[in-house]
This record gives sequence, C-alpha cells and structure tokens, in this order.
Amino acid sequence: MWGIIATWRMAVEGITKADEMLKEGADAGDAIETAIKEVEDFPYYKSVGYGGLPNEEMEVELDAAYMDGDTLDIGAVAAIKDYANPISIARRLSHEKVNCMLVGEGAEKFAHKEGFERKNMLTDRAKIHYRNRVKEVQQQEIKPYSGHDTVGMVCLDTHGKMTAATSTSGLFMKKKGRVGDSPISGSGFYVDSKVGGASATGLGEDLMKGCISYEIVRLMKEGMHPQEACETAVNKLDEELKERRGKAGDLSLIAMNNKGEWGVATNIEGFSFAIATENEKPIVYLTKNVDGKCIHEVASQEWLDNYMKTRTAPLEEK
Ligand code: SD4
Repeated sequence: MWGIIATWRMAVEGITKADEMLKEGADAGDAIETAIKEVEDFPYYKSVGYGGLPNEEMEVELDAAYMDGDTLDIGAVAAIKDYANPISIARRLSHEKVNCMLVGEGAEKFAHKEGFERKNMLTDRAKIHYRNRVKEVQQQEIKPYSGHDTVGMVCLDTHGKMTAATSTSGLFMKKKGRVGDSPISGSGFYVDSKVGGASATGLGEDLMKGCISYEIVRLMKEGMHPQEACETAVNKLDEELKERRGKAGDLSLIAMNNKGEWGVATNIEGFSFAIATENEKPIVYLTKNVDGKCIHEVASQEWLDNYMKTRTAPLEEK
C-alpha cells in the first residue's frame, strides 16, 4: 500500500508526481519532498514558496518542516528569506542530531553553507497584492490577516515508512519574525510510522493551541480511523476556542494512517484537499462540516477550471 494526502487543490500536481514515484517503490521522504517542491516552485500559489505573499515589511519569510515517521527525525526552518525550496533545507536539517530547527538569518547561513539555491521569492504579482492590501487596509480598516493556504502533506510508501511535511509563507501581512504552526512539531504536522500522520492549515495561532496534529495521531493510536480522529480533534478544538475565547480561527486537517486510510476535517467552508493512493488516482475533493461530520465531494471540472482561472487572472493595481 502507498498513499499521499495534502491540503488544498494546489497540491494535486505535486502529489501526482509523488504517486508515480511511490508506485515504483520510492522512499516516502523523496516522494513528499518532490511533491512539496512542486507547490513551492509554482509562482501563482500565493502562500507557499515562490510567489508567496509578504509580511508587513514586504519581505517573503517562509516556514517549512519535514518529519520522518520511522526515526522521528524532525527538521524545520522558520522566517527564512531568499531560498527557493525551504522544504529541502528542512529535510536536510532533519538529519542533524542538534540544531534541527533554525530561524531567520541562522537558517539562511546554514542554507548558504550547504549550497541550497538562493532566489528572490518576492514576485511582481505579490508586490501588487501587497500594495493593494495596504490601500484596502487604509481605506476600510479591515484586518490584514487573511488569505492563507499552507501546503501540508502526509505520505506512506510501500516499505511502510511514513513522512509529513509543510511549507508556507504564513499569513499575509504578518509581523516580521512571526512564526506559525507549520514548522512546529505537533501543531503543523506530526507523523509516526507505527500509527500515521497529520498536517494542518489555517490560523497558526489557534492550531497551536491544540497541538492538533499530534492530537490526531494520538487518537489514531487509540484506535480511531483517521476520519474520526480528524473530526474529533477539529470539532473539539473549535468548541473549546469558541467557549473560552468567543471565536475560533480556521482549522483544517488532513491525516493518513499506516494502512493508507485517510481522513479530513475542517471548520470552514470550501476546504479542498488532494489525495492519491494505491487504490485512488490523484483526485481533488472539497469538504464541508455538517453538524460535526465532514462530507467530502469530488471537485467538479468547473470548480477546478475556475480555481486555476482565478489564481492566474491578470492582477490590477487598485
Ligand atoms: C500559519 N497555518 O502560518 C499557517 C497559515 C496557513 O493556510 O495554513 N495557511 O499560520
């Protein structure tokens, strides 16, 4: 059995490549890194890698993590600038015994020393988004924090090895140095080949309050199917946040166990995810939470076409 599951429609090209590799017996580490790089390199995805939206100071600061479910090795970078593929740097760091999570300048210094590709990650299109947002915020006093799509994946290979990985530019207009859940073990991701893995997207500040990826793996370890584990963890955190704080941020989670069974839960409208397994061709689903149960529907061709059209449409300066 093999499989890979990922947050958002944007991951489908990446997981298609990973699916080809896994079929041939590739390692879950190589497959997941390939899949995430594909998303990082595509300039029209506004919240991952090249073309990612900048922070308040118009700098693209990226977070990424990699975890090996056999050894429990973890590597992560946070608030790193000017490197093409943060996921590869995170994976490289996962082989270190200490100093596995590096931030900002320290991460850049490491990447430079190791010969990773430098790249200016701020595109002209992202600059337009930034300037438009600055104007919108001035004119309408709306909060600058919105528009986020982190890529998070869990992968199982034919040898039974599992991996998890994330990559993101975090929240648009975040403060310089702000780090979300994505590079934080247990929050943005967690995987244990003896059980399964999970990964998150949404409002990092709230996802971290529940260590929600770890919580899902823990529930799977207790015997829950990934779908039940995701729904239980997401509904519970959503409730707790509403009860204690009056509201809950966006929480969307994907998970897979070591049998290749998967689950997804969200507290928002229109969360999309992509999946490929030995039994399922790469496919995009949309999910919605109806009274605590998450119902997945295959995305229509019209929805898929529209997704790409809106992502790549010409952008006007306001
Ligand atoms: C963060 N969780 O930095 C990320 C953002 C995100 O979909 O997931 N966007 O808080």
